[in-house]
Amino acid sequence: MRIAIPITFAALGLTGCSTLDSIPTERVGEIRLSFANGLPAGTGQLVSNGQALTLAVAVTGLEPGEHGFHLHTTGQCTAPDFKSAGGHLNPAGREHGALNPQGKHLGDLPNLVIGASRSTSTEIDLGADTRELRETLFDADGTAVVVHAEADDYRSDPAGDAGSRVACGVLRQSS
Ligand SMILES: [Cu+2]
Ligand SMILES: [Zn+2]
Repeated sequence: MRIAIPITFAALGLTGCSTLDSIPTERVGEIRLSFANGLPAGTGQLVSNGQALTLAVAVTGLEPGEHGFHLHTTGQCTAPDFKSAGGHLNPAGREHGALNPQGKHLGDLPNLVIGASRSTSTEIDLGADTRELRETLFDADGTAVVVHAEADDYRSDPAGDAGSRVACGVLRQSS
């Protein structure tokens, strides 16, 4: 079995991969989040292990509590309100929220839970690493990652009643 592992990795044809928890990982995209005043709010990476796309983010400087967290349709973060990012990424034409029977949007992610340190890091599975998903994320107008002032209730259409947009970052394709 010691021989089978390198053969499997070679068969996947991965190039430029790095080792993360000993799983071959391809870096697909990156994000730099900013607050409305331009100060940094964190960073993110979109990675693939060959099976699924995962968004790994580390945010800082947020108020303690839960904050709605989404992928928005347009990769444009114009301060101060970040409305330029558009609505939630929703290629399937569904309603908002995992608790909504007509939900959910592709861009609906779990709330970020912030404690006294005002920071957190988390990894979110975005689904199977398909060409369709990559084309949706890196379409002509791009994709933004947005943090909200309030918790997403996972139900209220169209945006989970999560309040204003406090931080935003454009998803950039890794070269
Ligand atoms: Cu949002
Ligand atoms: Zn949504």
